[in-house]
Amino acid sequence: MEQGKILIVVPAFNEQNNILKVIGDIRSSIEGGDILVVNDCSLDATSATARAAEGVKVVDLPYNLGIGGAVQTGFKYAAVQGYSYMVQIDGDGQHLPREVNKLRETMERTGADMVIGSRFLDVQSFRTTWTRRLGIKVFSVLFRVLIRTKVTDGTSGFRMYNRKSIELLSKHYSDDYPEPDAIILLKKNGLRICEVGVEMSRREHGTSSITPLRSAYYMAKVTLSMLFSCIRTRW
Ligand SMILES: Nc1nc2c(ncn2[C@@H]2O[C@H](COP(=O)(O)OP(=O)(O)OP(=O)(O)O)[C@@H](O)[C@H]2O)c(=O)[nH]1
Ligand SMILES: [Mg+2]
Repeated sequence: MEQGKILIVVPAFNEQNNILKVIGDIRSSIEGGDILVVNDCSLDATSATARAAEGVKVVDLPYNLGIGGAVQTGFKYAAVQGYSYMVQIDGDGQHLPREVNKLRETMERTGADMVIGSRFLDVQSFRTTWTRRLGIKVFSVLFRVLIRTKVTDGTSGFRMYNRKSIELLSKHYSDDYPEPDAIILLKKNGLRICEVGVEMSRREHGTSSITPLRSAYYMAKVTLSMLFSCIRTRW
């Protein structure tokens, strides 16, 4: 892997109770990365809390854009500032910074343009609701059919990107539930994707954006969006 600057992007919406621990864990586990917290117009003290941590860059979005817009802000920042790599670590503390080494090693070993941290590849212990497990299975089948690629955790946001992926996704990234779509987009543009098994934890404070009621809507929307991404030939 070429030497280069790494940007760690932390999307955060109402994460005042989690953000300092996330920043502390990033600092103690990842060497030499810059941290960018994208505060997605939180209603709590997420921004002020993150700003109080020394050396952390904070972007305050003027409107709540949702996870896609928050992460795309990170891609745009990484693209403009010339970062060679970007890692997404959610502000809710679910992604474990100590697992970034696995993403890094996998990128180095395989030369992939994006490495996904998968909860289901070799770590069987991650427990989630059956509706979500079913959704993830459906996505796996779709990935196999649409882009002939094995992806066990297409909804995981715990990912590492190289410069090529950063440049592409800074221009095109879905605003809602963007993770499965981005896989199709990268593949359609000839970029390489790889997964590595990681540990993830459960959310400690705050609430998830994906309630059981929203699951069906989520599935329909993401499936449609994946199909459109697949049939669209030019970006
Ligand atoms: N809920 C929500 N989260 C956002 C938003 N914008 C950015 N985020 C951040 O995006 C990350 C992922 O959101 P989550 O709601 O945890 O989604 P998830 O991790 O897929 O779902 P869980 O596994 O149930 O936590 C978190 O760090 C949020 O703080 C938003 O508008 N709503
Ligand atoms: Mg989460």
